[in-house]
Formats: sequence, structure tokens, C-alpha cells
Amino acid sequence: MNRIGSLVAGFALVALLSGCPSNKDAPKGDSTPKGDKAPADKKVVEGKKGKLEELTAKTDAVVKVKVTTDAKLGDVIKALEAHGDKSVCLAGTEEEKREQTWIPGKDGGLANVVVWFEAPAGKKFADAKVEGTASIDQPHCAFVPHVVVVKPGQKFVVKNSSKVLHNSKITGDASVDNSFNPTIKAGDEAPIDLKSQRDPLDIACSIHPWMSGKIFAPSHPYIGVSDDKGEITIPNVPSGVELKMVIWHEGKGKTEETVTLKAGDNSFDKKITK
Ligand SMILES: [Cu+2]
Repeated sequence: MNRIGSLVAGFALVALLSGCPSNKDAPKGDSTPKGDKAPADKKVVEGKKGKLEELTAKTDAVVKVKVTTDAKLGDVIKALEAHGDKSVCLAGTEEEKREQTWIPGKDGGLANVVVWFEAPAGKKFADAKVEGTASIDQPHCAFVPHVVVVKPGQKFVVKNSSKVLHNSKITGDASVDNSFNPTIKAGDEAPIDLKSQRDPLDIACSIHPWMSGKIFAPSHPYIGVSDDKGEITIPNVPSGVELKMVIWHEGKGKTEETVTLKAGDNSFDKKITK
């Protein structure tokens, strides 16, 4: 990408990360984003970040979302049944052996739905970090979970608890150097120095081409992914201010709505039809 292309890409990325429409005001401000290496890009980033007002709302809302679906579990993947590693791959759970986009639970709950919040136009969330480690495993020949969320401050590890070799090709945003491709031996794991980005990263394995997953690593912790019951809990979300609530599923894309959360529990029931 040439220098002008880099500038445009950098500017567009910042507009996306900040959740604010781009404008032509002269950039001002002095905050320095981490991980930004190009001086020309940094000037633009500083300007955009400097213009955003930090939200001062209390973070005392708890968001509970239950997602149901009419989808049924898909067929066993044909390439998996024909692969040289099939004895290991076919030892996986029913979900692991099948197409991963739609994974309904027994009670109609839908796994791998991601819900996150975005600050209103012109505002940004205050920095907030979460402790601990997020991980994705390859117990047989699928990524488990299929969709993982990595919050700011969390470490990220790709595990291989299976008996075969996997590689884990992670494709992220090129402008923040967020792509990786570790080869991970049976029983081993690879720590990944993931940077935050707004769009999900892809994870795949070239040894088992049907293997795929998604990694969400936003710059804020107001995000969660549904478990096998279709349930998501997101604690410590700002209350009393209008936020954009985004609901994403791999098979359906995104829907957005504006919400103002109250202190304590805020429950939402959502249905995603195939
Ligand atoms: Cu693999």
C-alpha cells in the first residue's frame, strides 16, 4: 500500500474503532495510541481520538441476552470423514464434526452469537481492562469455541489438546500487524500477542481446511458471546446513556439497536432464524 493509501486506511480504521463517522475537521489532540508505528498515521489517529469525549457513566449495568433459533445441526463434514486424521477428527463431539456456522443447543439456544456495545457518536468508552486469559482449543479437528472473545488486558492462547498437528492461521487487520500462523504440536499451545481491532479476525487450519473460527478483540470489554444454551452475560456496562447494541451471527451478519441500560440486570430475548 502506498503512503496515501496507508493514510486513508489508517483514518478509516480510526473512524471504525471510535464508532464515529469521519469528518474533515483539522486533527488536534495529544493522546498516543499503542501499537501505531507509522508517524504519518499517528498524527491522524491522535486527532480523531482527541476529538472524542470520554463517557463518564457508571458501569453498573449487567446485560443478559438469551438467543434462540430454529436452526438444526448440519451434516457431518465430508472432507473430515475422508482425511488421514479421521480417527482423531471423528472422535470429536457431534458439534465438532459438523458445519460450525449454526450450532443450536438442545433447548433451541444458539451458540456463537456475539453482542457488543458502541459509544454514541462523538463519545468513546473510558479505558477498561479485564484480567485473565481467553483461549481457543483444537481438541479434535474443530476450533472450540468456534467464536471467542478476547477483552482488553486479557492474554490470548491457542491450544492444541488433540493428538494431531494443527496450524492456526489468524488473519487480522493488516494496518495493526494482527496476523499470525503458529504450527502447534499435539498437546502444545501458542500464546498470541493479539492487538485490538473492531472487526473479527479469522482463524483457520491449513492441515484441516474445514476448520474455521472467529476471534473478537475489541478495544473495550462490553462484549460477550453466547454459550451452547444461547446465553450471554456482559457485566459492568455503562448505564443511563444511549448506547448502540450490536448483535452478530456468522450466518446472518449484524443487527443494531439503540438502548439505554439501567443499573442492575437488563434482559433481552432474541431469535435468529436461519
Ligand atoms: Cu487442524
